[in-house]
Amino acid sequence: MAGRRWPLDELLTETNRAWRARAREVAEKVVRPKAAHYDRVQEYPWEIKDALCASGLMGVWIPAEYGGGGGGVLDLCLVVEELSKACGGVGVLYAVNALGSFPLLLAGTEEQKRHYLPEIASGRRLCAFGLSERGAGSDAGGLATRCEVGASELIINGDKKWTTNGGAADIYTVFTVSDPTSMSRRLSAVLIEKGDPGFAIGRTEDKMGIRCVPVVELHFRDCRVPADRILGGRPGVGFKHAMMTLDRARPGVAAQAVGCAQGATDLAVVYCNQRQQFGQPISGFQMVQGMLADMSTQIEAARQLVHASARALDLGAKDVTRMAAQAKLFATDMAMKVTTDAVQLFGGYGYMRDYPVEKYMRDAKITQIYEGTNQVQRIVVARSIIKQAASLEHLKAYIPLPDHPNTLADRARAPVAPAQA
Ligand code: COS
Repeated sequence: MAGRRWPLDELLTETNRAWRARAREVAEKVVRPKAAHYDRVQEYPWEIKDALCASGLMGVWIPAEYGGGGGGVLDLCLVVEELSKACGGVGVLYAVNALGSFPLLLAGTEEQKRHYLPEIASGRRLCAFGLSERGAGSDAGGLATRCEVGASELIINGDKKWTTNGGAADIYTVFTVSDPTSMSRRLSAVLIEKGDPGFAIGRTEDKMGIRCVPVVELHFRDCRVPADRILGGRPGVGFKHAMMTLDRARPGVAAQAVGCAQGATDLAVVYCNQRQQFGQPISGFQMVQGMLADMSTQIEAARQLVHASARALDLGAKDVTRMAAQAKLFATDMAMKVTTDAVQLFGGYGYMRDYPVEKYMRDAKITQIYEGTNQVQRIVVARSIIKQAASLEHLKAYIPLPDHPNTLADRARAPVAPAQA
């Protein structure tokens, strides 16, 4: 809500707050009034995209030297949250351009960056990310789409599934198998443009949520593109590029989830103050208050995890994989719970399509699935903490082995060994 000031806003810079204010204005003036319409008709909202371009919000995350806003992942997340508060579909419609362009930013050659990024930054050309296939979702290494790498051209054959923004997008970062004989250097990312010969958009999915943004199949049939379209100019590093991209993009999905949860909660609070039962607003009942308090607390916890992971990425911190996965995991599970509770607070009305709250629940659901299911996030987190347990070896001394006679109590009674000089 405009003008709301929160103590933790002090942790944001003036620039962060300026991007957020701009996004909030577009969200309230342009997105919210049209959210239900585009959800119903399931069409790409070009007028909203135009408003985002006019406000200078496209390409916030792209460095100024390539025509972007010069912001970071935190700025991206702030914008995504604001847009998602009004419409979760618009949140991803915006964020998916970051997902599609992060491979270029992370691994593109200087020529590739100069060629593509300015137009993405201005919003003249939209982006998409083509990793998943019918048979390869969580198992991102198990792709089947082939890329024959020749001296002058690449020939791509295969199909992609669930490409968000497909059809609307002009530039596609597509992950392919360039060396099926290799385990570690199997994949390469290729930059595909709308209109490339042999490239076609297939079926458009009919979705539960995020209905304003298309999710499509991509088809490649002897799709021939110049050899310099291989990302970074060398084959065999596609898997790493995909993983590094997802590390950078997952806080954005988490921000979308926070936005959906906050948007639903804002509506629920207003409704609870307005809805009278037993002669008083239902916000006066302790059970309702308890739900609202829990919803708000969970949102704030998730938001801070999003901000912390985004800041870590912006600072170039190492080993951000776990934190990005934790932000995505926590925020998206939180959003599913909080948006469901918001529907509950609206009671029978909440279940109806002519009320705005059930859409948040539908939009939130996909955040638990895409950019790595939350089961995959748990794998990533668990692998990381198990690996890091090597630094906790000293704790072994406090864990009695099953066949060890000493209990912790025995140990506590034992004299403390003098410290080593
Ligand atoms: N950054 C850089 N490199 C990474 C990395 C990361 N975050 N994660 C893994 N790698 C590297 C590993 O270091 C390893 O390199 P070496 O072969 O040089 O040792 C290689 O990539 C393979 O890693 P790993 O063994 O962990 O791969 P797995 O096949 O076990 O896959 C998961 C790991 C499941 C985590 C991965 O496939 C994944 O994230 N899947 C989800 C994909 C997804 O999000 N899909 C949705 C697409 S968007 S709609």
